[in-house]
Amino acid sequence: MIGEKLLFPIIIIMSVLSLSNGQHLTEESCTVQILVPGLKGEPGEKGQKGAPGRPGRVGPPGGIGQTGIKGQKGIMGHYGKMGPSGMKGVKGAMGDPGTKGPNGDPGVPYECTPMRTMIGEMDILVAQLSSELKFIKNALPSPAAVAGVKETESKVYLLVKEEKRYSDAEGYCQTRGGHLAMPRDEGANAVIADYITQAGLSRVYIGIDDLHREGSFTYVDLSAMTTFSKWRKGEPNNAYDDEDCAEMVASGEWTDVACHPTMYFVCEFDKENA
Ligand SMILES: [Ca+2]
Ligand SMILES: [Ca+2]
Repeated sequence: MIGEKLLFPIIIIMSVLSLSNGQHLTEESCTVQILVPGLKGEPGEKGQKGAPGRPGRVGPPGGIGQTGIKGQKGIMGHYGKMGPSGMKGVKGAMGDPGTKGPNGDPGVPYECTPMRTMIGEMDILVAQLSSELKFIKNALPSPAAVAGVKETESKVYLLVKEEKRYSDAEGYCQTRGGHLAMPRDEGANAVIADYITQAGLSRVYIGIDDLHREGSFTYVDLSAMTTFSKWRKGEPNNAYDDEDCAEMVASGEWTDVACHPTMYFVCEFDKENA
């Protein structure tokens, strides 16, 4: 280190001497110049172009580019779901009247007279049916009533197979528009007798009694017994002082009997009232 410090001032001195003494000092200086950088030389000629260098590193991603050209229209998509119903629209104005249609076929002429005749006949038929229905309702009110009735020219008889006392039996017949049977002639009496016989019965109540005055028999409707009677021999005898009603036996004869026993009975209905 000390040697370099001493040497550096010597080099400076010798450089000054060489500038003042010329060539003589130059040779001595050359040996010294080995240690000292020379002056900058003239620029050399331009060298030939070198080989291309290695590729550089990949740069960072670029920024967003500018908007591209608009693409073509795509294909149609699927239909969407149906939307809610819209509000009811305002009623439109009435349209123009249409053209007149063709005439219809001629109608059938209305004939009054035959129609009236037919209606009149139907009225009569309805009246007849109503009358018959009324009778059936009155005469056949109960399943106990026997099927089928007996009749004369003016009366219809109904044998009722329900055991009742005399007063209840009359009530039954009255409720249906009639009375207990009141035979007023041999013909009617025979019809009732046949009715009883055919039914296999031996006796039934009929509408004859002396409830209002002992010994004075009348029909149950209080009409008098004037021209006809069918008392069995020895009857009425008011047995036990307790016989105020009447029954008909299968032979058609009558006997006075008590009113409280229950038995079958025959009702009669007027045909004109049926
Ligand atoms: Ca009596
Ligand atoms: Ca008697």
